[in-house]
Amino acid sequence: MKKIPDEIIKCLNDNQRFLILLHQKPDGDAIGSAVALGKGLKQLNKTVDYYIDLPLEDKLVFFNEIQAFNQPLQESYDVIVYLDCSTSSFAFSPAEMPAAKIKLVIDHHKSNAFYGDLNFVEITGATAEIVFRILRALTVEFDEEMADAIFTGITTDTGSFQYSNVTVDTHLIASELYAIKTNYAPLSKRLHTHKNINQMKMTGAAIHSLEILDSMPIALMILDHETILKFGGTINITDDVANLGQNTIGVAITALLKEVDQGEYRVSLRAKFPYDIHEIALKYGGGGHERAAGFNFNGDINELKRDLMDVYENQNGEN
Ligand SMILES: [Mn+2]
Repeated sequence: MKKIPDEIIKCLNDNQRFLILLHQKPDGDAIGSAVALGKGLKQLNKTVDYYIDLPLEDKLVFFNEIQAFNQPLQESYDVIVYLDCSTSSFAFSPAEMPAAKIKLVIDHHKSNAFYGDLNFVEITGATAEIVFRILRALTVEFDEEMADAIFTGITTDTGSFQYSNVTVDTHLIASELYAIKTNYAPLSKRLHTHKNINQMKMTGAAIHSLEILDSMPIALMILDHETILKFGGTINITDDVANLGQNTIGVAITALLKEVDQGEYRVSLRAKFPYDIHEIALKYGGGGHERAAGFNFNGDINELKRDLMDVYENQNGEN
């Protein structure tokens, strides 16, 4: 496990007032990282505020620390921490941004733009892995909620330890979490298996729409606007839906198109090794990782299909 840079530890130790920001529609990694870092800093007698895009998905609404989210903000902070955000425009931020001495970026996205005054970016399974290491370096004591928070970040961003972003460190950190708390099974089920009835129906609709291109192992799924509204809105599209195309035997690349408004799509891409789809996301102003990325799209779906086919044709892979 690589050492945390001294300047990061110094920044967290030497400052007093922190504001934590996450990306829009925060996922398990963003929320888990925020809860663990926020509680850890409070333990060191720091003041911590959070400004977070609410409401959260049902499955994430169990941390007590959520009660501390979105309290009135101060006019200024010593440090604004951007967690799990590849760019500052991807971050959910207040209309009037408080002043801050230091913008600190802590992230694990390959597409990170190094937009902070201080940037700690490492390609890890989850931002929560980095947060865990930082808190250990600060000699913070983990309570069970903080252990749950780190576990939530890791297990959601690694698809329950299934993705290629899992490393030795991922497992070493998980093993340390088991020293704090012994049973993560209910949490795992909550995060990966349980869905409300609308989420179940939305998942079914996505599977129903699944098609595979004639000539190439590329899967497309479309949730049109009407379907999304019928099943209670985008909040009910669970993270695992994009993986369903990818779970189809023989598929190398998947696009899930969610029509969030008429003609306006939020696209999630997934790829198997060695295909790298994050360049497509960058082309359309989004971001992400080599094998999982996303962006907003309102163009011609045929052009997007061509982009996917180009990746498949130009990057030599095997299925
Ligand atoms: Mn993440």
